[in-house]
Amino acid sequence: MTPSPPRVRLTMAQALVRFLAQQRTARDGREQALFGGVFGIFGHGNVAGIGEALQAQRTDGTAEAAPYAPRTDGAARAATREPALRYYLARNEQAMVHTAAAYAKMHNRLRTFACTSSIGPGATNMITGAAGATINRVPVLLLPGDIFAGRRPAPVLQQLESSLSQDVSVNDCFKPISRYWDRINRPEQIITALPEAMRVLTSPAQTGAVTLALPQDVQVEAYDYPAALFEPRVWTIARPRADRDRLQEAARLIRASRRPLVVAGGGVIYSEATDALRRFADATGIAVGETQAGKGALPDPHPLSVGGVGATGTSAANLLARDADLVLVVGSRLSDFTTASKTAFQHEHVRFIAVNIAEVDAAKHAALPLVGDARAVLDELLPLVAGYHVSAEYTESIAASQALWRTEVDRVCAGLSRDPQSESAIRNPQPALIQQAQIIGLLQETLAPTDVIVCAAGSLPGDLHKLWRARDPKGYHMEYGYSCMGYEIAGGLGVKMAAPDRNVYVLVGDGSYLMMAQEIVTAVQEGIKITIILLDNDGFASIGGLSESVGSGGFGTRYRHRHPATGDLDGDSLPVDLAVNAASLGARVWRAETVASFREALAAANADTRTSVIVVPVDREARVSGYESWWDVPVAEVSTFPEVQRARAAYETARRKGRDFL
Ligand SMILES: Cc1ncc(C[n+]2csc(CCOP(=O)(O)OP(=O)(O)O)c2C)c(N)n1
Ligand SMILES: [Mg+2]
Repeated sequence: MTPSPPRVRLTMAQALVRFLAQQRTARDGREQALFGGVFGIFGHGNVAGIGEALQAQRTDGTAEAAPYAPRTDGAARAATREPALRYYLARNEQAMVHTAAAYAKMHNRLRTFACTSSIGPGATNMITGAAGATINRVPVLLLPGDIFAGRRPAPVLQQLESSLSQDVSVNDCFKPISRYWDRINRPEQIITALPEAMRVLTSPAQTGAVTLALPQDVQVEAYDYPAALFEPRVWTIARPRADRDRLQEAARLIRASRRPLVVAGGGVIYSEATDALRRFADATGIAVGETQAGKGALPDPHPLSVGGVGATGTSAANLLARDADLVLVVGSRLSDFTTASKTAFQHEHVRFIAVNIAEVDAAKHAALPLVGDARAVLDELLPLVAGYHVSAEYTESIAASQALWRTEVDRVCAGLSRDPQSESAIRNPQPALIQQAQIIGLLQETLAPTDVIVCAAGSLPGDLHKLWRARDPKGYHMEYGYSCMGYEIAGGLGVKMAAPDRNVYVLVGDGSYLMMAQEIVTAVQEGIKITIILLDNDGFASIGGLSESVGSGGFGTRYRHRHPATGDLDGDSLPVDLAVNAASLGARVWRAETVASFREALAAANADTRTSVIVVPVDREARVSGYESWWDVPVAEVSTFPEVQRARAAYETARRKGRDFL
């Protein structure tokens, strides 16, 4: 008779925590723990389950055969070593998911955090973060508490009731935004759910938010788990190669092309394919444009780096894109910002080759799909195009457009001339304030190549995509899949936790800051130093500018008092002091209103060990323009406003350039 396998009696939550602590990832022979820890905010939906399990965990990481020993006193607890999964208390559940996502992105998706919340609002607060992670294709493990599986006390506090079914809770909202979703109604279900959850988290093609909804009664239920569940597991991140015939076809297309261009996306960086991309570019002479997630894929300076491509791209990249007869897309999902809403590529017979780990992305734009790992595919493609090089004339035009663009960046970063006659300047006269582009230029000048800038929403992402010269593949951390206001500070925290040796600079607008500044407190609590550069322009410069461009004159985008005469938000300035606000959260704070004072503040912040905030009032009207690009934002087809009618006419003309790639 075979002896029955050893079992361990644990609560579901204890088993879950013990399992998570044993998960590792490996790529190219390098191994690391999958989870850097657990973020959480406790409520009745997780405090007695996951909360107890996190506190009780032992540090040696091995599966113990006996149930957890009861704790006796504080001294005994203090004597226990560092837990395998450290618990971090966040200030907002949305923010903690952003922090986890930023941590994962910084680790090229090889590591992440788990996030535990209570039921109800704690859980649904994670929805925005979950959508952001899934859209950006970065792994996060979400553990929302859920209503009783046993149902007896229902309806419980915070329960969504339905007359159609009792098998409904607010956690069903996670379904469309999770790559894997499960509800653990019996403790033994984690035996099959957890390996699936890990498979999806560690799959570069499928990864995103993984949600395990944990009913509060099931979390505390005990079960005799097989000890094997808690054995260390290594999830190997493979480098799948593309189909051989398609590689040959791709090489034929490249050899036949006269004006090829590479569009490099986040996949290049996640796959650590930046050296492979440089070898490929050097050998073929093909220039490289970068998406927001791909910025730094071909670090600056490089004679073939033409910077951002698409709606917020550089003139250099966008002119090459316009005339390209072949576009080699590597690791991009080709969002509308990258394709300038399908107007970026105008060559009549343009063809696409797409290298992507995800089939869904490789098939876009009717591309020849090279489904596989970016590094593996580029390495295999390179010998197949041996001897091919773009023409000398084309190389010259790349160099010329790159040089022109560098001059333009220097001009813009030195301060834009503000047209005093412009409609917006007349309506909104301001004293000479420092300009956002000047701050970007100063940071470019001051920061070390390995320092990281972090940003997500507002006018900064577009300006940075154009102006920033990324000198390191991990130096430019932009969340622009979801462009979620509020990601910035929470994300900066995650970046710094993932890369403690780098300096982390968060660039954030006043709008984003006011949406989610509270993670400064978490940074202070953990002694984690980030430097936040808060650009205050009285509201939404980005959407204000967009509103003007659609004929709406910036309506509803200013942080102003309601004007008694107009009834609109165009009254006096508000008595809001963001510097005082940041200081009240425990940060070191400086105000900088001039270039000189910004330099001084930056030097002081760099010398300080604490989380620092530099508040800079900036000129809302000094906007960096677009360069050979467009973004499709539909304008009202009928309107009584003449400005809207004009904008609509311009819109109709512009959208005719949109292409179908079939
Ligand atoms: C959560 C969220 N809500 C709304 C938006 C739409 N939106 C994009 S940018 C922006 C304004 C951002 O303001 P601020 O952070 O001050 O940056 P600025 O535009 O002034 O540069 C808004 C409302 C968004 N991206 N995210
Ligand atoms: Mg603003």
